[in-house]
Amino acid sequence: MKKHLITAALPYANGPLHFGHLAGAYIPADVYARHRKMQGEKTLFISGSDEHGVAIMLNANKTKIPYQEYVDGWHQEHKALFQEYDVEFDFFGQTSADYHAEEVVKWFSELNEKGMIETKDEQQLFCKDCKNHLPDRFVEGTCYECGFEHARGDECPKCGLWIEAIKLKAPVCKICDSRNIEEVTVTQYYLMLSKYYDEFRAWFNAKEGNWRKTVFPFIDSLSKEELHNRAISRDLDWGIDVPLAQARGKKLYVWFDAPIGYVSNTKEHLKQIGSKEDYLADWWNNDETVITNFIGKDNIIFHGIIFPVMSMASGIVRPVTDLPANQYVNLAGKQFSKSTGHYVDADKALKSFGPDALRYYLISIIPEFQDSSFTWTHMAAKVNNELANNIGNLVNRCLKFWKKNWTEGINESVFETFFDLPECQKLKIDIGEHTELLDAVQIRKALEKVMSIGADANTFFSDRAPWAKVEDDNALAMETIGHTGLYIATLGVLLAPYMPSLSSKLLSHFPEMSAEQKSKIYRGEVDVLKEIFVGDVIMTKKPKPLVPKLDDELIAKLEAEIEN
Ligand code: B3M
Ligand code: ZN
Repeated sequence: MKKHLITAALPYANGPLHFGHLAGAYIPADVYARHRKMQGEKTLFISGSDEHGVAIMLNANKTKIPYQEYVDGWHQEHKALFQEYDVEFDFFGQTSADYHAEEVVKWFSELNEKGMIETKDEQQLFCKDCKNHLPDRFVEGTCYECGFEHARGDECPKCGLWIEAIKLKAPVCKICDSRNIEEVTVTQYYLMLSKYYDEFRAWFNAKEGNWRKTVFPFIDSLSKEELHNRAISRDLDWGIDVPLAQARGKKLYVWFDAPIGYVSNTKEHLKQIGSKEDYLADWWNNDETVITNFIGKDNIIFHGIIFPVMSMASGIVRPVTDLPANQYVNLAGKQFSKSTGHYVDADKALKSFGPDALRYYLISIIPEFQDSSFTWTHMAAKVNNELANNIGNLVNRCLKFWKKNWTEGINESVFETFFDLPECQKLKIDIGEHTELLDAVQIRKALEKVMSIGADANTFFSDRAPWAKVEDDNALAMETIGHTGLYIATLGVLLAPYMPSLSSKLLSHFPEMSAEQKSKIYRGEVDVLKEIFVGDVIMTKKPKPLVPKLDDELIAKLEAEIEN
């Protein structure tokens, strides 16, 4: 039986998360993990905070908070936000933890023994005023490719070039703003990716046709000719020590340690739950395990080339199976930016709209194949016209009518006739198509499929117009209400991966379902409803509106807030 190790990129513990993060990686990963669990497949959903690196050091220095306290703070913030958005990891760890460093040292030693790590002298920028080496974001300057004036020591955010810091024009130290910078010769430790070119290409070529058209060609273009060796050590005072006596004072580059966090967090999770399973033998190295990394496109290089080489060359774990990298979500056509105020506070939005409406809209704009844009006007249209009208309205009308007209309940004999209808056959076919879409990580299309079932339920209900028949043909009206109730219960199960709290609110109107029964219905065995709708099913609870509608006044106010 297949099992699933699903990971989501470790967010930097370095500032608030926004809708770009949520729709770009975390909610898609959560939907997929819930899907696999609903199918009854053994699944672990793993992530955690990425707590090293120069970007974190720069911000921590600005706030004058010690590094550990700084990352612990953001770790807790992110954990809380994920819980509020119903993003339910099995484990959300920390790369500053000892258990992680222990695993990273094991990887470094293994790779070193296998000849994949060599030292090399290189020219590096050094600030003569604050006496700091200036790797990565410790230095900024003009990009020598595109002329962008705020290119960083590791990459140019404008043209995406992997930067060689010493080539930057007019470099400035980002620690003390000095331009009093010189080149010094330093010895760094290199991950010798070039040595693994043949094995990597053999493994990678087999992904053709399976990986997305926005992922495979990109990795192919970067790795076709050669694999570039990468410096994996830095002269910094925060990070994991390079575990060699002669490397005193050097730390491992954050991108060497971070992906190993998927593995160390799996191990720590199994230990904390007292599992007898081994994180390698039973999970990472088990041929039955499908490993899926959810990331944004800026992380493809590390997840599609560097970490797979580290995995295969070390022999510690099998490389990733699927890499459904998403593109970018921006805000009304421009990149989210906290500094310029072009930004929406995800926590504040949650308090106004709740997780269901936001998850519904964010899923509908997941940038699976091209960038997408968040706007409040678009969200109002999607939530009001689809979620509220299609699902919310139907549930309200049907269950209220049920409660008002048949206080003694609707008998099981009424529900039985539903299972022979052509509509029920179509429902089963649609559920099968839904499963295929989600199995293929086509999350937007899969949700659209569920909403099309909602549209069918609406048509079923309106065509039979029970409100017009309840006087002259009460039995017929009752049958329509009962059958529509079965549609709604099925929708409640199908919506669980997308909007878990809306799903449980919906299902709370019906007789209790076991996890097993939900799983069967989720997989298309709709007849299981016969075991659930037994005796006289009474509508005890008065249905309340499922999601708040967004009104024009509120939208105008929210749109205005973005620009101010
Ligand atoms: N911390 C997220 C980013 O690049 C980065 C992902 C690490 S996943 C191992 O924004
Ligand atoms: Zn300086």
